[in-house]
Amino acid sequence: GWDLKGLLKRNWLLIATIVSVLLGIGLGVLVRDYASLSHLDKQYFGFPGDILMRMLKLVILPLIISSMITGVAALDSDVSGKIGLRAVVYYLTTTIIAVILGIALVIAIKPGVSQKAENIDRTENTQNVNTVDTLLDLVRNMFPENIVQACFQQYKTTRKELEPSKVKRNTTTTMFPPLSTTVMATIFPPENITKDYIIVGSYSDGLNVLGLIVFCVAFGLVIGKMGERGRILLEFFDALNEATMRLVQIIMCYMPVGILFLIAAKIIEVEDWEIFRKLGMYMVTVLSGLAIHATVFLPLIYFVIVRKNPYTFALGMAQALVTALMISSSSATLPVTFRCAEENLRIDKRITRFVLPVGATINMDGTALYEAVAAIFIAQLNDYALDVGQIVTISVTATVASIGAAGVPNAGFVTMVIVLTAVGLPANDVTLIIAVDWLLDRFRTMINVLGDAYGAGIVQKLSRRELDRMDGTSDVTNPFAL
Ligand code: DAS
Repeated sequence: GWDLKGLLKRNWLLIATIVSVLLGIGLGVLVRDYASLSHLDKQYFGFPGDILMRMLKLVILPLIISSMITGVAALDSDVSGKIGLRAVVYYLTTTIIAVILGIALVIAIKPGVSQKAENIDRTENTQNVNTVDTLLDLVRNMFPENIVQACFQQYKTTRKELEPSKVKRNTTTTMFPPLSTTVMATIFPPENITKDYIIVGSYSDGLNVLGLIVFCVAFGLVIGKMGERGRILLEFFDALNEATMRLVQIIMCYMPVGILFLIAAKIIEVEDWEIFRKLGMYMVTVLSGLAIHATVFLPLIYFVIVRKNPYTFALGMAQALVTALMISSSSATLPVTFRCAEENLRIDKRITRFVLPVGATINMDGTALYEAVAAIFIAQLNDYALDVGQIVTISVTATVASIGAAGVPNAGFVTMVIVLTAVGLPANDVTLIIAVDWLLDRFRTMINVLGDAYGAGIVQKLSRRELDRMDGTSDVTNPFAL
C-alpha cells in the first residue's frame, strides 16, 4: 500500500529543509520589502544561522581525528592483503580524478566570478610570498611541531625585506644550490631580484587540517599494527567517532531552523541579484562535473581494465542508482547496491562484501568533486585569489573530507567546512550552498554509489588469480567478513 506516514517519517528532514528554504525566501522578501532595518538589525537576523555554522565547525576536530584514525587502523586489520590494497588504490585514484575534474571545471566556468569588471586589489594575500614559499608552507603544515597548536593554528610564511645595509651583495638568499638555481628561477621566476628577504614564519587563525590529517594517518597506522594493546586506543577512537556522528545527527535537526534564517538574512542583505546567476552556474558546474565523471572517466577506467561494455554495467546498477538519488545516502542504498552487483552483474560475493561496504563509507567521488568545486566557488565569490599551495590544499582536503564523510544525507556538506577552514575561506558563505545542497546531495550520492560498483567490477577482474586460488582450497569462509 501507499504508506504516506512512513514516507513522511523517513523523509522529514528533507521535507523540513525544503520547507525552510521556501520559508526563508518568503521571510527574506517580506522583511526586505516591508521593514526598514538598520545594519545592526540585519546582523541580528543572521544570528540563528551563525549558530548553525558554529555547531558545524565545532564537530570538525573530533570528526577528523576519530574518522581518520579508526579508518586507517581498521584498514590494517580487516583488509585481506592484495585485494584490499587494490580496492584502496582504486578508491584513491578515482577520487583524485574526480577532484581534479571538479577543480578544472570550476576554474574554467568561474561560477562565482562577477561578469562586471571590478577593481579589486588581489595582491593582498599573495603579497611577498612566492610559489616556492607556498609549497614549502604546505609541507611544513603537514608536520606540525605542536599537535595541540595544530588544532587551532596554521603556519604561514611571510617575507621580510632585509635592510640594504645588511645585505651582502653577490650573495643570493635562495635556498637552492647554484646549479638548480637557474632551473628553479625559470619555473618560479623571482618577483624581485634586486631585493633580499628573510622568511619570517607566523601563525594564522584556522585549523591546521593538513597537519592533523598527516598525524592521524600515521597514528592510525601505528595503532593498527599494535595488535591487542592497540585495540584499546582503537576502541576509544571508535567510540569517539560514534559519539561525534550522533552529535552531527542532532545538529542536523537544527539545520532547517538555521537554514531558514541564513537564507532570509542573505536575501535581506543582498544588493547584487547577480548572486542567483552565480548560484545557478555553481549548480551547473557541479552537475556537469558529476555527469562527466560518471559517463566518461569511470567507464573509461572500467573499460581499460575489464574490457567489457561499461554502460551495460551501469545499466545493471540502475536500481541502486535511482535509490541513491531518492534517499541521498550511500549507506542506506547498500542493500540495493549489493543486489544489483551480485544478481544483475554477477560479481563475486567475496569481492562485493568487502568493496561495497568499505566503498560506501570511504569512496565518494561525487562528494570529493562537489567539495572542491564548492570551496573554489566560495573563493571566487569573495574575490579571494588562491595560490598554488591553496589549490593543492583544497585537492588534498577535499579528498580526505570525502573519505571522512559518512554515507548519510548532507554529510559531504558538513565535511566541506573542513576544506574551507584549511585554506582560511569564510565559512559564512555556505548559506547559498546549503540552500541547494539537498538537490546536489542526491546526484553526488548517485555517483558515489556508481563509483563503488565499478570498483567491485574492477577489483574482481584484477583479483582473478587470488579468487581462483581460494576456490581451490576447500571450505573457504568469507575472508573479508567485517
Ligand atoms: N550523501 C552522502 C552519501 O551517502 C555523501 C554526501 O553528503 O556527500 O554519499
